Amino acid sequence: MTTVPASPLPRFPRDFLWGVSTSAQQIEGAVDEDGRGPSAWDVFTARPGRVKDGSDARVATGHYHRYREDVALLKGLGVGAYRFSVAWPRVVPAGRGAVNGAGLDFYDRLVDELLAAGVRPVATLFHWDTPQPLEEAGGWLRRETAEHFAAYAEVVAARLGDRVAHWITLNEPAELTLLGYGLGQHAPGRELVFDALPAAHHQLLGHGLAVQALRARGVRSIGIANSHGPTWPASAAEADTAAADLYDLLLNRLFADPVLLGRYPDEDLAALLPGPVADDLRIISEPLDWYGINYYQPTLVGAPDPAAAGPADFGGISLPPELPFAPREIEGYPRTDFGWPVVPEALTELLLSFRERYGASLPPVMITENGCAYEGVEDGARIAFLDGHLRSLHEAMDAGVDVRGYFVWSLMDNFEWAEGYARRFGLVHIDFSTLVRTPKASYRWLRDALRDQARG
Ligand code: GBH
Repeated sequence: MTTVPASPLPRFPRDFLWGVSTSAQQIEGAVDEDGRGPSAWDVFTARPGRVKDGSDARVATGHYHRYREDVALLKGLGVGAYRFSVAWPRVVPAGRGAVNGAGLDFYDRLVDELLAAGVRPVATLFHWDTPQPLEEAGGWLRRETAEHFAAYAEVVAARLGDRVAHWITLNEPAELTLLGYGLGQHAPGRELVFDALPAAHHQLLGHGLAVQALRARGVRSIGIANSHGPTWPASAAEADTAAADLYDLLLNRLFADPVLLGRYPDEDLAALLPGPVADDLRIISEPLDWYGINYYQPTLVGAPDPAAAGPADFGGISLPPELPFAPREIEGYPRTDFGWPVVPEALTELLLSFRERYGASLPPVMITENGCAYEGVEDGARIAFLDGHLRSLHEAMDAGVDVRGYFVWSLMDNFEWAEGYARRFGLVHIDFSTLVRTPKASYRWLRDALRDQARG
């Protein structure tokens, strides 16, 4: 086992926001209680073979009924903030129209419990749980979904706007586009490959419309949580650098450029998108108060291998051989239980590349997710992961990148999407048969590190 780092972390600014993250579908359970409607993930998990361990999220961690216990864990950890997501199908069960007051009541209670514990609520409005009636009408492939999303955002802001400290519109539209609509590995299980691109544009439009709706309600601190990581070309050969550039375009720039620069990174690609794209870009690029980055790992990308016969398994994802790029295994770094390489220094690299590309258009940054999957409660490897990434983050800050907060994914083990319960990302262990919560060694390490930081 990896040993616990000996030297204390470098000092972060006094007002740096320390937090942990979760999402509704992954922790709440209670999927048909108190008027919640079905989500696309409820339907997806009911289809045989979609989730590796055959599980679903009907109970998950039981957080819906145990939220007080979970807030007590947050308080014990000493974090300043908690990032959770609001389940759209709990608040607006059909995705549009009638509001479910009982659904809003749950988040109302959660927010009050957090405030009483001295933890600032950070609310994500959408973390992949599209209401199933909207999905059946085409989901994010349809422009109307963006409008319904903004209407829902306004409903949530009307109820929680006075108490939620920071708002996040979307979580990782890149993943939902690629895995949900492109490759069919996540809900809604569509396999449209490049025809999935409208789902990216409509999510981005939904983001912009939601920013406008929140601002109209007087909400002040708004960001987005996009997933980003450096793309490394497999070699200096033209075929590999071109493949890596395309991968980077689709996974990084496609989602950051419209938000931060008000344009798509490539005109040919923009021409494939539906709607009045130029007008939409003005909405999509509403200035943000901060920009959220979910960082997990860099990706090594080369040209596809013409000899590859079938789909390649990559980091738990099966990739069709006809894609114009091929992710490769990164050698020479430790790996998490998920097989993802642990490359802390790539976080510095990522942040410096963001400053370089976006310059003055980049608002203050928050790391809205960073974490790893490991088994066990004596999780020294997770401690080493977090320690390394925090040092790397500090280095980027020393170099002048304005980072205001860092959130660990995740507070507790949870429903890890297509992996089911097999991948454990938590600082707190969950026994999924008894729902008993047990803080891991990493929980105690972070608690002590935060106490150290507070001592100043
Ligand atoms: C996040 O997405 C989600 O927001 C969260 O819900 C989820 O539970 C958490 O991360 C953990 O998965 O094949 O080595 O290149 C994950 C973002 C970006 C992580 C792509 C995996 C590919 C791994 N993902 N990355 S690799």
